[in-house]
Amino acid sequence: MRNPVTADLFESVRTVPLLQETMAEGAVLLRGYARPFELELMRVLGRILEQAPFRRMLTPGGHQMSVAMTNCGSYGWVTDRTGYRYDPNDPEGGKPWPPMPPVFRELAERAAGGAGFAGFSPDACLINCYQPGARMSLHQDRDEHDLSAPIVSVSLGLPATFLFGGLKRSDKPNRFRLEHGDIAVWGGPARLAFHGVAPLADGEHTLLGRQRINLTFRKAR
Ligand code: MD3
Ligand code: FE
Repeated sequence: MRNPVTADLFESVRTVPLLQETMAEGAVLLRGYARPFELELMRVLGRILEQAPFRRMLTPGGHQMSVAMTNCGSYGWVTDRTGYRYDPNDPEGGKPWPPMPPVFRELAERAAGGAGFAGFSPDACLINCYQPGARMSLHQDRDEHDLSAPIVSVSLGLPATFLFGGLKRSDKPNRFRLEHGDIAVWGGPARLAFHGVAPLADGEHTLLGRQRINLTFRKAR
């Protein structure tokens, strides 16, 4: 499925050398890598949100998350009173999640390849929306079947302080600022690291306003 807008964009950035920062073994930061795609990403995100709007889910403990979420792809990550799971259907309405747009997939696969994870083929994309004050407490992502696949994250909108800890919850996390357009790839020994997001500081982003949106690409099954 050729999209002339993104095909030209991918072609024009193909020869740009990847500038990589290593946060930890297995954790690679590609600063600004999504910026050439920002308008196209927002356009297809708008289509996804028409079919599967952001909603604040309940944790198994009965607390409402401060981050609003939705998904696209073959599976979506959901939480409710019964627990966490990847579900092929949106529990609000029971229909499949919107398909993963080709520009999402291509960006995630290219970023993963650039970080040393060639062959990454995500089947799930969790989309997180942070308003000022929203946060994500330290956790591990371990609901995916194949933990040898990395997770790729794309940050859009307001900057956030990302907390990156170790393999034990008690390991003191390092802090990284994730900005609009940054892509991070988490695999290998970083895959099961505890991580979180500090409460979002208020601000105004020129494109997204008072919010941060984060796409995380996963291999759920
Ligand atoms: C490191 N999201 O959705 S993205 C999540 O900014 C999540 O919305 C955060 O943690 C956010 O689960 C962080 C960066 C990220 C995602 C998954 C990881 C870092 C990770 C999995 C393992 C290690
Ligand atoms: Fe996570």
